Amino acid sequence: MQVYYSEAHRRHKPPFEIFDGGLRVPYLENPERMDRILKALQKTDWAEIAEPQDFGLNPIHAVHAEDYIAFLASAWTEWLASEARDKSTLLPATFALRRHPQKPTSLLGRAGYYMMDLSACIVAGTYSAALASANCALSAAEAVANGERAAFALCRPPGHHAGKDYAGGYCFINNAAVAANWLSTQGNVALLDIDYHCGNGTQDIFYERADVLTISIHADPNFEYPYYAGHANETGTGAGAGFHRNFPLDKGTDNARYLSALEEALSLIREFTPKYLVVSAGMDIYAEDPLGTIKVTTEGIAEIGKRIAALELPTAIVMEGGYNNAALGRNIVSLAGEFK
Ligand code: OKP
Ligand code: ZN
Repeated sequence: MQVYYSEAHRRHKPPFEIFDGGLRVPYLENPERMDRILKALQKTDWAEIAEPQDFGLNPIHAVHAEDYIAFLASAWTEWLASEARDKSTLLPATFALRRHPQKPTSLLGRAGYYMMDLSACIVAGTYSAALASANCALSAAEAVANGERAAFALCRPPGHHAGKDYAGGYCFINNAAVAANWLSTQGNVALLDIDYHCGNGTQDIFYERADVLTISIHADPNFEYPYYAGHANETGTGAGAGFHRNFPLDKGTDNARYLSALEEALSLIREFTPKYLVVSAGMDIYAEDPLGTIKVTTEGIAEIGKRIAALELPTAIVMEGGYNNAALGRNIVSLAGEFK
């Protein structure tokens, strides 16, 4: 299986993020995550690590607003030129409710407009890492479009919280959405998000579309981030009515309960008869994840992989979250190994 990976992620290394209550903690979405996964994949006899192709900005602009991508491109240089006292990472402290139509022109105004929280920290290497990450997803999409059974995009930063014109939850460019949109020119696409957190960005991007079925299985937003999306009654609108589904789960959900939600999701995908499948693969459903409350084991993750693979669809697997670095390698090998 082709595994698309770029070293560009390494320079996206924010020094900290801000947790609820103002707690400053080391950035959880760190470069070591990739090292752990790479090391485990290199030990298998089926993973072929390859550099992504450069697809340029067109497939990214097909999903994201140009003014938002321009903000990501220039934010760091503008930040260094600003009057801020601590320039270690661009992080606004005021956020737009977007109840008024005007877009701000100042850097901090735009930062608060284009960010949903205090975890999408921008540093020197963020934009180039985000572009390379999207290129990994696009390369995996192209591989399956060219007849591969599956391909794995080792994306960092992740993408599923990023919407058309906003960053959040460690995400800047929605890699899986860019890949799914690129594939959608060739046929219907199903995008299944198994990250522990609701893929709110993906949900928003495809909410009015019937050609991309989006399904997210995640911790209930009644208690978990991102709080403002992911309820079961959010099912799409306009032409997209019925083409989005959420499966909110309780704290402590075990393998059996997870797998029964997955079966419901898989039967919706079967009914939709897509040409391609994109999987947003977050490993924070793992029982020992520092951000998670769901109790899926490594064996459970293998079973999830097996059941998704049983759809027998050409599948682009796109890396999302997962913060137990010690377990990330074996969890990804367990999932992706079912598609080899
Ligand atoms: C990104 B992905 C915890 C705050 C959590 C952001 C979480 C982003 C998760 N106190 N902040 O979906 O794995
Ligand atoms: Zn997550």
